[in-house]
Amino acid sequence: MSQFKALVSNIAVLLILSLSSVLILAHNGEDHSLPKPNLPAENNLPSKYFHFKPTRIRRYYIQAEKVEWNYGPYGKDMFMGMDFSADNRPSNTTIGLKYLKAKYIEYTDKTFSTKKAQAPHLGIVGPIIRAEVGEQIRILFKNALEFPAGIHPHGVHYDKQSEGAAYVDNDKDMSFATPGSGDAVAAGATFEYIFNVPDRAGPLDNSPLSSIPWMYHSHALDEPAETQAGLIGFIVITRKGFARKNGSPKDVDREFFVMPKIFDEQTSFFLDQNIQKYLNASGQLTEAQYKAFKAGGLTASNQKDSINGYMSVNNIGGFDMCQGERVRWYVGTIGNVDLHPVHWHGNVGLEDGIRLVDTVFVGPGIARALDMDVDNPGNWLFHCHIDNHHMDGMVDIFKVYHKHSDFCKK
Ligand SMILES: *[C@@H]1O[C@H](CO)[C@@H](O)[C@H](O)[C@H]1NC(C)=O
Ligand SMILES: *[C@@H]1O[C@H](CO)[C@@H](O)[C@H](O)[C@H]1NC(C)=O
Ligand SMILES: [Cu+2]
Repeated sequence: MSQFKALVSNIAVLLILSLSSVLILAHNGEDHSLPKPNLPAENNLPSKYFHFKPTRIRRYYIQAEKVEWNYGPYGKDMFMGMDFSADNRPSNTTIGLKYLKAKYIEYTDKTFSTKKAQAPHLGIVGPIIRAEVGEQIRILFKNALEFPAGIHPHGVHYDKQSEGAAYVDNDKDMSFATPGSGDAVAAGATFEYIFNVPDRAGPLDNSPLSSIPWMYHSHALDEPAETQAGLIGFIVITRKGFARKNGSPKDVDREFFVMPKIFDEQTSFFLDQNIQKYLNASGQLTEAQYKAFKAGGLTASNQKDSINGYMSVNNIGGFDMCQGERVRWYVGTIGNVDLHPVHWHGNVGLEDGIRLVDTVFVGPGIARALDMDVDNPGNWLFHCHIDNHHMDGMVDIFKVYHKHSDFCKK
């Protein structure tokens, strides 16, 4: 019996001890059983272990600007040969085809006064940032928008200053965007991003590809609002010794960029401004109507299934090429449920240097290359192969001119 008593008293002591520890815990306001955050500030110092001596510095001057974008400049569904659907026509409950959007725009120098010409087919897609393996990219970024923005690159090497992404990455100050860094460049401010281009950013040694694509996009305080507004572009890294002066690969005749995307205007930073500009032009919009639009009343008509920001074969820049040419398509996207198998009619190509395909599957953050030895003349459709997406506008046409045509003699 004494053993039993001892056990009971032991249990009582244990209970008292654990009760008192609960009381002490309550007193200190700390639960020592929870893990502490472990984001050491010293991890965020520039890497001492990355000795990179660039062969050359390529400078870019890129400004983020507000533009009035038109998803359908021809004003007609050029795929079906008819008017755009009601969702894409302006009314008092639909915005239509014109929206305020954000776009990365390239300038010739740091005065940001002369725009650099951009391949017309790129549409809403930002300037192509090019470099050869071994080089360094320096982008003077100016934010002419009313909200913070930045450039977060994929693939290339950067330190924390040039990561271009805001999140708590240091538990000393728990700050979301590090002041003075490229995390979130304030409205009106500039920041110089520095990206190194080591081997790991370029094509593999045994790959037949001379260049590979990566995405870049804004990733500041509200990545979805910024990218849905339009802040997305491509980086192309060319194999050492394969770049022309402008960085494009010597061994291809033409390059085209394809960004299949459902632009979600409901999430865009400009939702409020778009409602005010296009649905309250008369000043008659009531608070109740406004609230209904904000709460999702525009959701269906605010989904723009597009390629490079154009719907239903409305890319005024066009995809023109010649029979017999080697054409490199770069396909990539950023977004929400942006899972798009892009299918080309009439011709096939080598996907990422691996196998012949006529359909390239991309999702947010993924960029692929398709090398097409164009052999089949014609005006050919290319489109997302998901039924709803291509019926809703994610479709365009590429033109393969006969090799003896005037277009190809030039
Ligand atoms: C749109 O206009 C119709 C009449 O043409 C009207 O009945 C309706 O209330 C209006 N809706 C909004 C949101 O203004
Ligand atoms: C519509 O515009 C008028 C005139 O600018 C403005 O007074 C009103 O507040 C706006 N309506 C809403 C719901 O914002
Ligand atoms: Cu799709």
